[in-house]
Amino acid sequence: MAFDYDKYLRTDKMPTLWCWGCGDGVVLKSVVRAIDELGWDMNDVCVVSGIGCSGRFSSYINCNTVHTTHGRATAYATGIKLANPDKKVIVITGDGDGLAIGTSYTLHAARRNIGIKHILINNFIYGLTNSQTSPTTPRGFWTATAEYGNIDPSFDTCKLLMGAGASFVARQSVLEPTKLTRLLKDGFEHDGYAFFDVFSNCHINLGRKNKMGEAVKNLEWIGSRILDKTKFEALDEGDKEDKFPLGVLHKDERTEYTKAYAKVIAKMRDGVDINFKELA
Ligand SMILES: Cc1ncc(C[n+]2csc(CCOP(=O)(O)OP(=O)(O)O)c2C)c(N)n1
Repeated sequence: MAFDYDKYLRTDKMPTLWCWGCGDGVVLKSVVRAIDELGWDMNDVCVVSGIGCSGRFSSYINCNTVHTTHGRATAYATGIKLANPDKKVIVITGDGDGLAIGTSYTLHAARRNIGIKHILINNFIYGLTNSQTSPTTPRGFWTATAEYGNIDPSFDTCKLLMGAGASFVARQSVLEPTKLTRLLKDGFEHDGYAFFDVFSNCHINLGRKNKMGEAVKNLEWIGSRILDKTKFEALDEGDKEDKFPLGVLHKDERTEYTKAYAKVIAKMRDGVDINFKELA
């Protein structure tokens, strides 16, 4: 039986504002398929997004949604989760949104281990605003703010998040939607902050001046940079440059932040002392 997308999407908002062939739609489909497979009630789900092409995500998914300000989606999501610990909070950012203006919110959510699910749609450029350099734009690429080629080194997003203490860190691309759905399910069930670095194409605003102005060419370029983590680990160190491992790259169990915060509430209301040693 065909998957019932109408159950999960705001079809009255279709067609989307995304360009034809944009990977954002693949991420949207993978998210709703993961939610469906987990049997989540959409009344219990809140999707929070920032500003950007990726920010449009909250317009199209049919659950509680908040379309927030550029860079601050993770801060909003943190507040929503703190006030509603039993609800599922998914935050969608772009690489500019989540790693330039919004870097600090991303890192502190990871550090606190607040149980939000953060999907960073990484298209290596500011898409919506027409091609400014982002913190993941590769060296040498043309951008509107680096017309002679980008000289900035780029973040390895997953390594950055691991350094900040994220308890679930994973990477996939829009090239393999089934694997992406499986990975999302895994992280959605994780009791803590889950971070997904999802490589996606922007053949219009990244590709058109970088010799991959068609979706397929942009996707082939993404495909040439990624490989399963076991194959990545088997590479010689010198061959790892500009290659990115896929899969769950890190997972550990720590106290989820709303559970720690509940102890502050218990102290305040009932005088129950906080056992800080318990807060692993
Ligand atoms: C405070 C603030 N600064 C700048 C902007 C302009 N702006 C909107 S989206 C965006 C960048 C979008 O890039 P990214 O976050 O990578 O998302 P994409 O569009 O690629 O999905 C910028 C700079 C804004 N809306 N608000």
